[in-house]
Amino acid sequence: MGRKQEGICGLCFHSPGCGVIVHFDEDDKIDRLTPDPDAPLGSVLCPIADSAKQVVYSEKRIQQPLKRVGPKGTLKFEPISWDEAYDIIVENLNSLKHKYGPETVGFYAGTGSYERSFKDIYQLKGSKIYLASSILFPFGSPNTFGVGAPCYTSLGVLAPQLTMGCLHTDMFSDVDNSDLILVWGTDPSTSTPPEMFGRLITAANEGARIIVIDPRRTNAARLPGSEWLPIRPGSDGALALGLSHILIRDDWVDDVFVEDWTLGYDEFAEYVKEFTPEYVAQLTGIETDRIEQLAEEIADSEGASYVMYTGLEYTKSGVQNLRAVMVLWALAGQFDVEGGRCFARRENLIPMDKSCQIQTPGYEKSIGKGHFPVYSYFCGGEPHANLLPKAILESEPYKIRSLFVLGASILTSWPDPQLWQNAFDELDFMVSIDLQLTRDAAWADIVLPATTAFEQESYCYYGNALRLRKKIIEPVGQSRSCYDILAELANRLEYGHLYPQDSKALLEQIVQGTGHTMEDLEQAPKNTVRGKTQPMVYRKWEKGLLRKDGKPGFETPSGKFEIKSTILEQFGYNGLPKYEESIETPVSNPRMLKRYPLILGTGPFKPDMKSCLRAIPDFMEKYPYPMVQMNPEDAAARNIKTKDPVVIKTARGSVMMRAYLTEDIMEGFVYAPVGGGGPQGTDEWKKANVNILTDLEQFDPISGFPVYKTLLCQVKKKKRQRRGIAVQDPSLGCVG
Ligand SMILES: Nc1nc2c(c(=O)[nH]1)N[C@H]1C(S)=C(S)[C@@H](COP(=O)(O)OP(=O)(O)OC[C@H]3O[C@@H](n4cnc5c(=O)[nH]c(N)nc54)[C@H](O)[C@@H]3O)O[C@H]1N2
Ligand SMILES: Nc1nc2c(c(=O)[nH]1)N[C@H]1C(S)=C(S)[C@@H](COP(=O)(O)OP(=O)(O)OC[C@H]3O[C@@H](n4cnc5c(=O)[nH]c(N)nc54)[C@H](O)[C@@H]3O)O[C@H]1N2
Ligand code: SF4
Ligand SMILES: [Mo]
Repeated sequence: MGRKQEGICGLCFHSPGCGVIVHFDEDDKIDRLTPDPDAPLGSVLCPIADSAKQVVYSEKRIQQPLKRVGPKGTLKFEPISWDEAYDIIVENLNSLKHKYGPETVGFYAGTGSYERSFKDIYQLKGSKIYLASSILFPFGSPNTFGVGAPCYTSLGVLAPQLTMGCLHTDMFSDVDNSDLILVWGTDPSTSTPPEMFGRLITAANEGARIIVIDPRRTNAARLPGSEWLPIRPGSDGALALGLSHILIRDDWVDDVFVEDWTLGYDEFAEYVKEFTPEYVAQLTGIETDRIEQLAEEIADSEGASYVMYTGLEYTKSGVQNLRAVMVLWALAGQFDVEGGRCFARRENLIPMDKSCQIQTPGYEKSIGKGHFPVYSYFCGGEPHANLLPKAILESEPYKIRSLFVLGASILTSWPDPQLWQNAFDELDFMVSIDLQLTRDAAWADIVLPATTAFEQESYCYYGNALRLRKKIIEPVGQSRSCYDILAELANRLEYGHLYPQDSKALLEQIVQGTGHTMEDLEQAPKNTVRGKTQPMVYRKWEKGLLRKDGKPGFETPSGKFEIKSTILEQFGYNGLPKYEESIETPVSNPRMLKRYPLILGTGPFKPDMKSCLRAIPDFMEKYPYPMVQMNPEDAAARNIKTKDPVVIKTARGSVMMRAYLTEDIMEGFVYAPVGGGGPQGTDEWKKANVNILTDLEQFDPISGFPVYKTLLCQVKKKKRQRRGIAVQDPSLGCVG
């Protein structure tokens, strides 16, 4: 038996920071993790924690810097030293700066970059949250991008900021006290961190009613007293507006709130007149009576809350649909009441010193100028990554010639991998910073090995608590933490003084803001210091608890709850939470139904984190091939059985997966996993890049998010195996 040590799990991104007991083996290597219920978060761990040993000591971990020696796309590298790697990087960057200007160098940060210290220090000054890295700002480039462009920003920043002037994380769903909980477009039973699902189980066992609005019956819909309400994908905004229609029609509305605290109510009431229960039933596929009852249930519950996420983000009016749900909750009087959707008390959040964040050298100079202005407005001037391939390939508005990719797998996560690949072909210089070789890395000139969070000293933030992250093991091979890799890059580019240069300096800086010292952190139980515990106060807008100036109201331009958003109008969008059919649906494009009669949704393959675990042997043994979920009725019509190879086809291309038949998905809808198409794992996974089926042309014009979940497709049983590459018939050359 080896030793044990308390620590923080360092496996998944978004760094939720579950507390763990790390068990070591005889060689003092991490052997396994068990929960640490006394930690700020960690009474239950997610299944990924079981793979800790294999992830950390994976044969596929990059152990030292690499230089590409084969052609682009071939993954042929030779090892080099860190010094050599930095020399090559700095030489290339300075030469590009000299010849073409610093703005021709870009940086893209993915979900692998979400370790907390990294997020706080490299966050763009003025951005509401960390989405992209400031590292090239002092170099002179405003062209920094990140995975906030296809994930979370709609729910986490745009919808709540535009409507209420706050972030998703400034609020919480009081599910512990709710009588009614809507699980709307999210699957907390499989999403990390696992804590929310535990709370839903408790709520259900204590009598709360759980309604799952989702085209798939997820585990929340199996809890006692729960109900599954299948909905036509992408039509959630129409449902929310239809529910508001009923509340207004039947005088269920919180009049005092509407009168004193909202902007745009009358116009909204006029707008939702068309969303009659009959019309909404047609759009959503939910019966009229059920819609009527649901409106009453929401308004009449003693505490109704919701959990929502990506199910609502990936359609044309994603941001507006999320806003429509928020407006519904406000009208129903379920905001900031016991058991409702509540605002956190700002006084209880533990502050940190983030004064070293750096501002963009000029959004106007970026390739994003004028495209997704609301996104950039709230995100520190970050240009949207949707525009990156065009900038590289068509010099629109000018050419990006070099790209860093950190903790991301662009070729598997973004629509149209062929277009991105063409763009990578065009680059003069590319760097990948990751734990393993990704498909993107095959185009990189230099690859730098990153550590997992187990191998670095840092901290985790839990709103009301800050916990020191102790280093659990020494870095594997020559890997370095992403934080250190960028701090050293800044140093080599002669602006290292702008970023704390090591974990000690970094921690001292962050702790300064908390009112505690490093000594307090070192000595506190579980190395955790906590913020204040002011008691809960409800309807905070009445008491001046939401605005920075202490006045009553909301932190929006009008000071009101903006049903009609002034910022959206200022940037030329419709200010009301307007529902729009997505670009490719049975309603907006019925002519496509003949060839593509099924609705396609794509989403994370939840046993994994997107593309991260394909190199893990146990994982591949358990999940050797990608499976598309489909209803038995749809399958029977196509003579398809579970495990049959099938082709999923959209107007853009086709991908082969295996079928998985389940009654837990509504008829007419199929659901395919993202994350395949990288260089790791089985051949079937390597070929199955679901984003061949999506495209960059379909997006939400406010967030710029790709439409990942509301597309049309056909699924057919596969007849012949493909050879992989189409070879032109050599005999053709002999003709004539
Ligand atoms: N294990 C694991 N955990 C993860 C991740 C992971 O890859 N693996 N990824 C992390 C990341 S990056 C993210 S963004 C989050 C995502 O967290 P979630 O949003 O909870 O992720 P999903 O499981 O995709 O849940 C989306 C749900 O929306 C449903 N849905 C699809 N289309 C529609 C629609 O049009 N309307 C409605 N109402 N529902 C719809 C899907 O059926 C699915 O059940 O999870 C995080 N946690
Ligand atoms: N079709 C379709 N596409 C989607 C989605 C969808 O629902 N449908 N979902 C979207 C969503 S929600 C998201 S968040 C994006 C995800 O987009 P990405 O973040 O680009 O994709 P991942 O596959 O999660 O890649 C993360 C990379 O980070 C690396 N990594 C993990 N930990 C670390 C670390 O500590 N340091 C470093 N340097 N690297 C690390 C992993 O090895 C992996 O290569 O994909 C989006 N793409
Ligand atoms: S959610 Fe899972 S992988 Fe993420 S920190 Fe917690 S236990 Fe680790
Ligand atoms: Mo995500």
